[in-house]
Amino acid sequence: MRQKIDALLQEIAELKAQKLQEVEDIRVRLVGKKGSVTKLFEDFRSVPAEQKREFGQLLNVLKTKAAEKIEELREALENSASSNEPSFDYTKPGDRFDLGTRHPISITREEILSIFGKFGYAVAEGPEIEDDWHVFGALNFPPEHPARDMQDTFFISTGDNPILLRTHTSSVQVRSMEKMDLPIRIVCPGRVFRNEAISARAHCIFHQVEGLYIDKNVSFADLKQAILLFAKEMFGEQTKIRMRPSYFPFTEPSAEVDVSCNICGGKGCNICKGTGWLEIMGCGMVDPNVLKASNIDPNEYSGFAFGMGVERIAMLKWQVKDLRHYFENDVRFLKEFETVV
Ligand code: 2NM
Repeated sequence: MRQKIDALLQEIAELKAQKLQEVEDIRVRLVGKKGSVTKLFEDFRSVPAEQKREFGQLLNVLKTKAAEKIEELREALENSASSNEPSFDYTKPGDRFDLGTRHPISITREEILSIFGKFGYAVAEGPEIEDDWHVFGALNFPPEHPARDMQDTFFISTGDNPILLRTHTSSVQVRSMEKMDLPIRIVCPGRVFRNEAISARAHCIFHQVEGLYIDKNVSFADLKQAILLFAKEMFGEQTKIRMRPSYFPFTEPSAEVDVSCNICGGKGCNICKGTGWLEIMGCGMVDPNVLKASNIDPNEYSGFAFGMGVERIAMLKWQVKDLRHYFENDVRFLKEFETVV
């Protein structure tokens, strides 16, 4: 009997379990109806009377040890989260932490601002909800100009100087001309709003970056050089530019700027529709009336300005065929820009 007790004590001391079910099996095997400890208690009945005291004590120690061990194993498993798992492999690689990606419009906007930043342009921002004066009046738009029509602009109020959603960020430049010391060299990024039907090429909300440089003796040659340098930084050293005469109320003369198509190298392809050129922005010399409206003397100062659509620049950079992708936030589209930083 002593040997059996010692053997069981030894066995109990070495018991291990990976699952709660194993603990339950151990319990049945030791102290269940037919368990080995239970069996020894049955054998105890046939122990001679003079040895009952000694073996009784030993058996009680055995029973306590068995109960303690079972409880210890059960607690250890219940405290670990993987109690019902076969066993947790701590050497496995962890789950990938799914980071978001920067939106292509943000990437493009930052790139444009950083290029002009290197040229010495500061960033200026202003309100999306504006008044007629800062969006149209101060920018030499005649009272009957079609942009002032309900068809083109989202009006919030009517009256003398109606409140509306800005249709370009030139309003920020008007505010800068009103309050900043000269010379001024700024780029103005932001959302603009136009009452247009949504299609692959147009949206009622889009993003612009407009630039303004006012100083003494600023010429059209300065404008052309600034835009050429920008185009080379943005689209590559081999990029050429050309300017076509155009019209804007706030600039005179005005021009439309094209860059040479980097897809076909100017030979003509389906991206540039066979022309070898892609339109990227509008620009011009700030109209003297615009300077006057902001109390800048056009006899002393001159300036140039330009404006571009961020969606359009991003479309050219990554050959995005439909502008609506930028606003739908389909993760499959956004993930395309994961490696672009
Ligand atoms: C353009 C094209 C040409 C422009 C003009 C001004 C301001 F405020 F100085 F008059 N800001 N931006 C401008 C000029 C914008 O966007 C196509």
